[in-house]
This record gives sequence, C-alpha cells and structure tokens, in this order.
Amino acid sequence: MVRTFHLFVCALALGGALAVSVGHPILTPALAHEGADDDDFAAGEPGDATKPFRVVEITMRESDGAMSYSPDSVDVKQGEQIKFIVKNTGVLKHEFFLDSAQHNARHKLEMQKNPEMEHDDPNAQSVEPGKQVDILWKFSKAGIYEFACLIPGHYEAGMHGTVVVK
Ligand SMILES: [Cu+2]
Repeated sequence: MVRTFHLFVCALALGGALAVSVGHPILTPALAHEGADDDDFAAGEPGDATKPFRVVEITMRESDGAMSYSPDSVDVKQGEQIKFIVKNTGVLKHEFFLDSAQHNARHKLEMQKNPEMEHDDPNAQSVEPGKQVDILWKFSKAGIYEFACLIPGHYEAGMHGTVVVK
C-alpha cells in the first residue's frame, strides 16, 4: 500500500515533467523507472516488527554549508533486522533513502527534475526539521548499500553513508 503511494507520487511527477515538455522524446527513458528494470528494494526487504531487531540511531545535520549523517557507516550481519531511528536536527527537510548506490543515483536524477517529491516508503522517508522517523529493515542480502538524501544539492554537500552487510 505504502509502496503503491510512492509509485503514484512518481507517476504524478513524471506526468508533470511530460506536461511541460510535450514532444521531447528525450524523456522516454525516464518512464522506464517504474517498469521492468525496477527491481524494487536492492538492500533487502522491509522488516518484520514481530521479529528481533537492533536499533541504530542516525542524526541528520547541517553545519558550515556541509550536510551529513552521523554515523555515516553502519555494519550489519546478513539476515539482521535494523530499526533506524533517523532524527533531523537541522533546519531543512532531509530524506533517508536506503537502497543500492545505483538506485539512489537514478532517483537523484528524478529529484533534480521534481525537487518537491515526498517519500513515504518502507526504505525511504522524508524527515521534516526537528522530526524523526523509523525505518525497520531486514538486510537479507550481503553487499554494500547506501543511505542518502536525494534532495538537490544535499548528496553533494555530504549527505550519504554506507551500510556494509556481511
Ligand atoms: Cu538533505
């Protein structure tokens, strides 16, 4: 249901982009985002709150023009469930996208076109200043994943971190 909401928001965003650029075939590849090549959650699967989990707190902050997550690296055992408590201590809205670096890079491009996109997904949440969100996630696959803020300029300012699953 929540995932469906996200797809709906993305569809709206794409619709808006098309509306202002009718006739430009260059937009066609963007439509593939929700199509056959989208393997959804690269980093594992949404967690199950009835099973054990470990809490990891992550703070979002801004200072001297830089933006960051603290900590910016988390080690996880394959199969482990983590409940991220993500706190925004800054004055700007931020996001927490947990996915492969490749998926995040792709979504980052979409957000450059549609900076007002809101996210409320099992692996992605928007966090208003002074607020916090929970993300319960099962890291079912080994690998190196990324959490990132994809609001234009924020990733470049330092808002990204890694989860190493082994
Ligand atoms: Cu941000």
